[in-house]
Amino acid sequence: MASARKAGGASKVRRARSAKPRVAVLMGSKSDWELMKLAVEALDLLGVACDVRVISAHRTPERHRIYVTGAEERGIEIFICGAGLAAHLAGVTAALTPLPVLGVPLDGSSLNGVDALLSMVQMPGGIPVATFGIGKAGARNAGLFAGAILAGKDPKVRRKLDALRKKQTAAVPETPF
Ligand code: RP5
Repeated sequence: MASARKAGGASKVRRARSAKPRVAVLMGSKSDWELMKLAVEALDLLGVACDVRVISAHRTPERHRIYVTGAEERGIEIFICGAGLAAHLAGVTAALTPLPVLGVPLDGSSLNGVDALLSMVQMPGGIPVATFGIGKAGARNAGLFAGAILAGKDPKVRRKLDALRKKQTAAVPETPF
């Protein structure tokens, strides 16, 4: 299993190495890690183990096909795919598997991620990609959403999700000063 460390280093990421990954977090380039680690951190908070990989639909198409088509039998239930520019990673992943694919458009381009957003969100009917917002919030929400899907059948994840929401609500001040 590729570790978060291998994908670019992240002291905040505390994934249990022993746990079996249920979510695959794919990104088109190592340069995407700074944003995509927010998805991994959200999964960590929910106690959901994930497998983190740099896989490009354009630059490593064979690595991509082999990884995605073998993922379900390794226990993967959901894919989170982050990519920038002409972002085909989520769409091609969805073409290769019936598992849920969550797409995170990343904003490293001169078009500020709108290019990636449109590439992901405008999927042809029949091959769905659940597309999130551009950049940081999208990456974090994709991690939380993957947890919410798993929470439907996993009471442990559900409890952590409820606790996280409560904590988040309690942290909002009544006044801005
Ligand atoms: C996309 O191209 C990647 O997802 C990344 O966001 C973007 C730029 O990649 P690098 O040129 O930084 O490797 O495929």
